[in-house]
Amino acid sequence: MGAMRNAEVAQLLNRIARLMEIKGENRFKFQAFADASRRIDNWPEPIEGLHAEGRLREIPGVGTSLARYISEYLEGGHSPLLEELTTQFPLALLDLEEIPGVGPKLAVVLFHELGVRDLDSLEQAISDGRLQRLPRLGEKSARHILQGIKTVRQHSGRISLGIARPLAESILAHLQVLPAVQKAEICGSLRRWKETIGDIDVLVATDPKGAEEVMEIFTHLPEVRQVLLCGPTKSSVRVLHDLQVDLRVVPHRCFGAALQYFTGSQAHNVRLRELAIRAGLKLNEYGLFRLLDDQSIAGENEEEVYAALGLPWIPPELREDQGEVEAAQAERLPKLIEQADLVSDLHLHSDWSDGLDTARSMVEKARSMGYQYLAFTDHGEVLEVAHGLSLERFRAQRTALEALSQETSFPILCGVEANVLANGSLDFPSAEMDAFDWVVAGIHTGLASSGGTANDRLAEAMTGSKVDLISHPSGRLIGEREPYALDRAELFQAASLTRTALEINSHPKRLDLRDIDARQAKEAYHLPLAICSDAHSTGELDHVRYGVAVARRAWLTKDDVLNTRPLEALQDWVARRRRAREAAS
Ligand code: DGT
Ligand code: CA
Ligand code: CA
Repeated sequence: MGAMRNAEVAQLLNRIARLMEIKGENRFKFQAFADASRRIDNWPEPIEGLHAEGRLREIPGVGTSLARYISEYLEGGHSPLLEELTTQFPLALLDLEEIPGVGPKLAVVLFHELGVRDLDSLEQAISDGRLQRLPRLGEKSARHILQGIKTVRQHSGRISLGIARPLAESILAHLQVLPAVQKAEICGSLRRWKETIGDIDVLVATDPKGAEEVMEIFTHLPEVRQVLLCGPTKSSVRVLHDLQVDLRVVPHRCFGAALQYFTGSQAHNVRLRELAIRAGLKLNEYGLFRLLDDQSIAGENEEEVYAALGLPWIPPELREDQGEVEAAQAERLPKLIEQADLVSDLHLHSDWSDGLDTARSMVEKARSMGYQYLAFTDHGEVLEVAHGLSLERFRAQRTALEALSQETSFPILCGVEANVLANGSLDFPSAEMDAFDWVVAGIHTGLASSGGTANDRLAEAMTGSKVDLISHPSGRLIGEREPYALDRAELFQAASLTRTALEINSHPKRLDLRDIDARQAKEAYHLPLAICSDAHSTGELDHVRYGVAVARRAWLTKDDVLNTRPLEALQDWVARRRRAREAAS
């Protein structure tokens, strides 16, 4: 099994690209590194395998010199090119770009003019009043930047679900194949699919003789950078991204109780322990016991632990003490949506605009995922940065997509992801929007001036009859950008009035709507929601697993989600929506 060092190599190339940009290198040069980084991050085969077989150049965009830099790194464990760049600019300078409004140009000015090297020295430069004295910067931008530093710091130390999940699954796969391992599961916040992860928790059942071997192998996995602790029942290591992984080994008879305990959340566990005490029982990571005589009641699997407390098994995504215990007691737990319920993706990009892959390969991938149809939603021309399409180009795309659909016998909706401008209007005049089978609209520009107006912009966009789905409604980027100043109740109200669907964007950086918002959208406003990937490559179509997790954490069932409906039912929904809007206007 390959260790899959793709993420690691992608990170290296991305750092090189961004430092080159700061250095002021030729745009084509650093863009080549950035593009290769995206490719490799999404590449299905292990990069070290491609390297070993001399096939690195099969990756589009990887030429002779890039292949050499990658090989150099994979063989030597370090990159002379990156080291050369970091003698000129500290790596921590890249953290500055996480701050909203700070790009490479400003980063380099701050570095040269004020000697800023990282977040700390930037904060210092602001509190000394030095930043405010630079041309074009003043008290207002200083306040913005200071707030940005706070946001970046708040999230540092927690890792995106999209990074932690594949890493944990790779580690789990290494352990599951060991003969000594009877059972193995991911637990903690990762089993609950929280949007960010403090550390990875893994649980294994072995007999006592097997534990030592498991610990030995775990602490020597290829992903491991540092061993923090290696004991007979618990080991901790550090892997890529400074992420900590805790492994606990328990006897088979305790596995269910330990799984329940280490899955958490702590608040959920407190509730269960109360139920146990009231029943004259004691619940801990070793099992469920009678207080009277310490007799074990349950412990081998989770279902029997819950059953002994008078509850049906509760899915991990619900275990946040947000009403799940009461719902379980009343036998009113929802039948949560599953990824297999999705029959399409309604928001994705091809190489017609800023996607990496062709429409054909997106269709092939969608089919392999069991989908019945797709909606292509490339950007309109207002979004110049994303190579947006003019109306003529969209017409050409429709011709191409219709031919592709014919040839592959795979239904395709010709859509657009329109940009909601400052006044709430879209890329094309209202009459021209009729050219699309499916209209997604989202805010992509003018964010800095969005204070208080995002609601108006989105409401205005929804009021025309043209928009079917609002993409990434809150606009947040986890750990980088706070949501727009947005009144969610007002947004949900407007969506409800105009029968507009809201997206659960599955990109692990977005996860937008959030779980709690999606739950409110459903419970208080009965809004239709769609779980979409916003994929810019075939690999990213798989991101819907994270959107499904958000939906499950939001208590959603199959019926709450638009893209579980077959094509005719979706088209019917669109037609009825548009008729109702036209009648209202
Ligand atoms: P994280 O890692 O911050 O994303 O969140 P968790 O939930 O994975 O927390 P973690 O790794 O500290 O512990 C994993 C689970 O183990 C946690 O959800 C509940 C359980 N747990 C750990 N320490 C305690 C504790 O001191 N008391 C209780 N009741 N449960 C604990
Ligand atoms: Ca954890
Ligand atoms: Ca932990």
